[in-house]
Amino acid sequence: FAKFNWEDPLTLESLLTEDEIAIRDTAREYCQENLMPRVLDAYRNETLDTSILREMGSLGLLGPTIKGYGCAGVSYVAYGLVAREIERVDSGYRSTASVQSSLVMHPIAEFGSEAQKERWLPGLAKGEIVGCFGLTEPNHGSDPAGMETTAEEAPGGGGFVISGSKTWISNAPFADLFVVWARCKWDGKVRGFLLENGTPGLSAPPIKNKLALRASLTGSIFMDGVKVPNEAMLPGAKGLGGPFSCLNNARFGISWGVMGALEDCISRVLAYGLERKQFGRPLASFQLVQKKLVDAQTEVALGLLASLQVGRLKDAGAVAPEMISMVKRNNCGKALQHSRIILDVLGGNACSDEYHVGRHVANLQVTNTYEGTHDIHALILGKAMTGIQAFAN
Ligand code: TGC
Ligand code: FAD
Repeated sequence: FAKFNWEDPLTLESLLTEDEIAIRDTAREYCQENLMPRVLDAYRNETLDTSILREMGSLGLLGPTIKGYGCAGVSYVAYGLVAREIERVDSGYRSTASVQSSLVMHPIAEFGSEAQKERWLPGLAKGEIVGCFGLTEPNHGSDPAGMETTAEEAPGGGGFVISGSKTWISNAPFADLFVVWARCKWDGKVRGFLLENGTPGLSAPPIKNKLALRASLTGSIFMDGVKVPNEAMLPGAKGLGGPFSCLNNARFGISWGVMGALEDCISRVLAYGLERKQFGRPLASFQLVQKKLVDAQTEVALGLLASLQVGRLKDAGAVAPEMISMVKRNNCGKALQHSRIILDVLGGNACSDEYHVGRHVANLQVTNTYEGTHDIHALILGKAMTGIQAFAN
């Protein structure tokens, strides 16, 4: 028989290429040596050291699947492995990075003109330019089709005027570039626009005092008649398929990332359980504790293999969005559920941020919500199974 390795129970490692392992190892070393020492202070004070994006950029971790324009051009599986390493430290750091890669660089690479790609992608890849993605609005979260933000042709021509507001937008308070989705008054279609910080009428105040994801900066976007030139519109995106295609990439990365967060919880709780004694024995010797740990680790092993398969299909151009819904939903749900269950093993120390697990649990409530809630993904899959759309009439 082969030797069983509880940290990689189903030998995920054997299914990765040498390049993927090398990128994963680079990301792991960077995250453990450079992000881990910063996270407690960042989380306590709701601050983000903005040099983090430049550091990630210098390692090729931003927009890594894009070919050319200073990007690494690696596989989607490699992108997932990077997300897992970042989120092993904190979901907020992964958010900061995945918004930049999947929600800002991807739409420019996929739907942008050559001039837009050349202008924005190299700086975004280096982390010298920071982007955000505005889809959610105060009155429209799960149903972006109802969005109230509008774009209209500027009076006299020569550009567009964007008006409306977005809320809960990651990276907005320090973004240089805003990818904003708006309904166009001339044909009723949703399109994407690139807005630059400093444009009159555009503001992005922070949303403070969050209970989770405190190491990531989140804000609103207010657009009061923001005038942009014709070149600000993404020419290749017409309809909601544009923003939803960005969500496919980000959701895929989240499915890997949350497994990293749960893995960090498991290793911390296991170490604690082996050390801490009650009734004269280590906590880890009790059957109830062992069951909690095994249940959690089993979900990590299954979740990672499912995301790997979706990644391989994505790399082969054979993925369906419903597959991504399945792994986003399942892995986020399992990470939230099992991190919460094993938190109990810390007893009173669960309450201390120095044990880190409670921080992950709080973050994982958000990952279970953004990029389509757990229930919205159930309805996407329910529609695929039954043929009946249950979101609305
Ligand atoms: P529906 O009628 O189903 O579709 C409208 C058009 O879009 C196309 N489409 C997709 N295209 C690509 N990928 C997908 N996954 C797609 N899903 C749909 C569809 O084919 C159609 O195209 P066309 O050409 O026929 O017009 O749209 P609906 O309005 O009924 O949508 C329903 C629903 C619930 C599935 C959808 O609205 C949804 O996914 N809601 C969840 C919203 C959401 O995920 N928001 C995320 C905001 S961004 C964010 O949270 C960032 S957090 C990041 C971080 O910090 O890490
Ligand atoms: P709602 O849509 O009001 O949903 C509330 C509840 O009702 C949920 O449980 C939902 O599942 C349920 N529900 C809704 N409709 C149905 C239905 N038809 N059937 C059954 N149940 C239903 N958005 C961006 O655009 N860009 C970002 O960068 C971004 N970053 C974020 C960062 C953070 C920290 C957070 C918290 C959110 C972020 N979001 C971002 C927004 C996020 O995508 C939305 O919060 C999410 O899509 C849910 O929308 P909502 O909050 O309006 O909830």
